[in-house]
Amino acid sequence: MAFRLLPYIPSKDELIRIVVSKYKSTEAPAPSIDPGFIKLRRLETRRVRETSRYLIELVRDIVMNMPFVDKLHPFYRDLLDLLIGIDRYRHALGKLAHLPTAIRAIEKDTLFLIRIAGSREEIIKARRMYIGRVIDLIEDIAPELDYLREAVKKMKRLPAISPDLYTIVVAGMPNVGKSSLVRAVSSAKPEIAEYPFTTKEIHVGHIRLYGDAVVQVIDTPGLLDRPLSEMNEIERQAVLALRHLAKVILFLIDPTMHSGYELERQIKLLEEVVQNFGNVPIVVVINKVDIASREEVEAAREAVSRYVREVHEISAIDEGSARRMIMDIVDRYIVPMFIRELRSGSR
Ligand SMILES: Nc1nc2c(ncn2[C@@H]2O[C@H](COP(=O)(O)OP(=O)(O)O)[C@@H](O)[C@H]2O)c(=O)[nH]1
Ligand SMILES: [Mg+2]
Repeated sequence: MAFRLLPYIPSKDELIRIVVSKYKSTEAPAPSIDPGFIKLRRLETRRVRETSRYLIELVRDIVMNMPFVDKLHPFYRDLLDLLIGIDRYRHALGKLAHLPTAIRAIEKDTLFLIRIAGSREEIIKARRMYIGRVIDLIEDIAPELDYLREAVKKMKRLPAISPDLYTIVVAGMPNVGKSSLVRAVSSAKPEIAEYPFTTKEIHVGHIRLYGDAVVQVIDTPGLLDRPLSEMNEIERQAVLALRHLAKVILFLIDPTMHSGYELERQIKLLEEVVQNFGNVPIVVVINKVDIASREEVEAAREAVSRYVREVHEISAIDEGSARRMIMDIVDRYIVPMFIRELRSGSR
């Protein structure tokens, strides 16, 4: 995941320390028998050049290695925008990107002053001016450095979800069997990932198909398990970012009372998911048929029929039924997309 390898961003004070120590530790080009004044001029010239080059490289390294927003997958772009504000991010990087030009200008002025200096004092004065102006420059970008440090911290915590894999998102009220389903259909133990604006961790399972094809199944506790109308706007947006990811949404319903949620409340959530993710196909999966009565299953079927056409019945604790259902979804939703992309050459 691109967000794991992010540049280290020093604080303002750190950067000042780095610059000053670089300056001090730069030594004269070669031992010489030059008289003191000429020697000093050579030394200071070198220090100014080296320090400027070092600082420019350091700043460039940060600017070049921070994520390029335009290249991000819309899923990550949405989340990043909510977390750090993309306009502000662009602005901060833009300001940093300008630094090398400013440093070059200071370097040029200083080298000129050193060249025309007629005494040691004048050289020392030029050095002081150089250090002073560079520090001013760093002070000036202090807010951007602080902001970018914070941004890096947040980026590192973005969920490690591969946005380019075909993704099935599992929704439904708590205790309806989402985690059980993801476990049952995953080839390996689902991975745990943080998701911004929720205290719960999401679980990411992978279904290995023929060849190298992998389908990702995401369980979203804290996100798609409660009404979007009860969320604040930022949480809502964070949930909606999932629409860039989901190729299919499986909406799980527990027709028994075991989950603790009445059918009516589950249907209310379904309605909101349908309203908010209108462009993503939504399939209802009635779970726990091993303990549900026929009447409970029929009542659930009847209630969801207003919102979706496709309904499956499974028991997530019976791996066979969960797998059959998921392979049916893969065959009918994912494989056609896969073939379309193969044909169009986008994959
Ligand atoms: N009998 C039965 N219990 C199930 C089934 N699916 C899940 N459960 C149980 O329901 C409870 C909640 O399941 P879980 O997967 O944690 O639900 P989640 O909160 O939606 O992730 C657990 O005790 C599961 O063992 C099922 O198909 N049949
Ligand atoms: Mg769960």
